[in-house]
Amino acid sequence: MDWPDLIASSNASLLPVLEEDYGHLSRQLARRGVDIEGLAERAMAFRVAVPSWGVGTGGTRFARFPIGGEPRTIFERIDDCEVISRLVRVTPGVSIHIPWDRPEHPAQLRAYLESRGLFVDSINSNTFQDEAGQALSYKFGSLSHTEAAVRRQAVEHNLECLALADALGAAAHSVWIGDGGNFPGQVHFRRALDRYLDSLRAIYAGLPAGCRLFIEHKVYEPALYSTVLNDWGTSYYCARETGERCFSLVDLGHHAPNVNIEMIVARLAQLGKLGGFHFNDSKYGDDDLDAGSIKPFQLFLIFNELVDAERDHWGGAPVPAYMLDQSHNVTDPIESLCTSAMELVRAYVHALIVDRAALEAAQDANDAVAALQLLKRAFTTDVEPILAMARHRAGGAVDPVSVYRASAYRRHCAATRGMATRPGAGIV
Ligand code: PSV
Ligand code: MN
Repeated sequence: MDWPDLIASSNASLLPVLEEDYGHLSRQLARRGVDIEGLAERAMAFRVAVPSWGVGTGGTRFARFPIGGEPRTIFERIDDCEVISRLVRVTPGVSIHIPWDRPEHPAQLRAYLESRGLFVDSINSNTFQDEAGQALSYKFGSLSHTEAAVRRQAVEHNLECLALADALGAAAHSVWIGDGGNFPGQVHFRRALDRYLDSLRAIYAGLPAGCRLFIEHKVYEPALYSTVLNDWGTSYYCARETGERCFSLVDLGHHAPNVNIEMIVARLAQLGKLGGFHFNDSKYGDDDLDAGSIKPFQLFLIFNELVDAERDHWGGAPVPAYMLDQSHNVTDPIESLCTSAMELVRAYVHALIVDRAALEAAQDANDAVAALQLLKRAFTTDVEPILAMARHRAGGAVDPVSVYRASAYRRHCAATRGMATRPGAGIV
């Protein structure tokens, strides 16, 4: 597939109109005291990692409908991630899941990624499923299990992930557990949390230098009545108790409907414990839909808090790590991931054009109407020319989905890879 050529010829036909729109927007923003070139640079510097598991189709509790040409191995998953990166230019990081992506030779995997301009961004452990041949089951939990031997096995799995993080040069290791209860009385809430924390500390003890540990809370699912790490407050407490390099990760789908996630973001940033994000969107539960597809205003409000927290140096914490964590049930995953990455850049640029001095003045004056108007003014500005120009300047596509469709990449993969079924596929 000659991507540079495909991208160049598509861009050539779209550039005249893009330049006109970019020029118009630049004059419009200049009247508001905003320099478009600075925004284009920030858009080009934006980064979000893609999940290796996201390039295969997802499914629901009811079914999964595979498409032809899905990746069968970690190497093919990386090939698909490379396509996304070439088209949108903001996704060089790949997040991998162990054991789904367990490499036989980590050095070989690292070289494969590097030769494509990619790298492993973070490792994700999996103690929410049983692996074939595993000695003890996680049916009743893992890091918080009532039996020490099960907890030990889950800790060992995470230590294996940390060794891989070290070998692959990953900057973070994320732990999400499926632990919890389906029925009232099933789990002793306080004891389960104590056991979880003990296990987390044992994992933290093996954290390689330069690597951060992320813990991901979730209000429900697969446990349907209670979870052990249920909310951001519990996550903050555990991160703080575990150590300086342990941080809370926010997956947007892991909250009850209508929860004010932007406020959670502000709180964690203020407390210096905001580690990163799993971006996706949802209507009812952890729907794992494409970022920005259902609640784009909420996504903007989250980025509004992020841009604001950046000005205060994240409360002393390192820059948070951004990742997409979605399930693509009815779309081509490459198209969804390209689109979602672009939606994040859009929300970021929208947040950058908020007139912060005016917003603070409105807040100080308790002028609710002016404050909301300032946010809406940024949110309703069509910044697409900035995003498209940033992609073009970075060597990407002005219109990534069109280039992808014209390439017939998936048809080519269907011919070479066939109809794959992914082992261990559940709801993800
Ligand atoms: C769980 O819902 C989750 O968000 C965790 O991040 C997992 O690692 C991921 O989905 C994939 O199962
Ligand atoms: Mn997640």
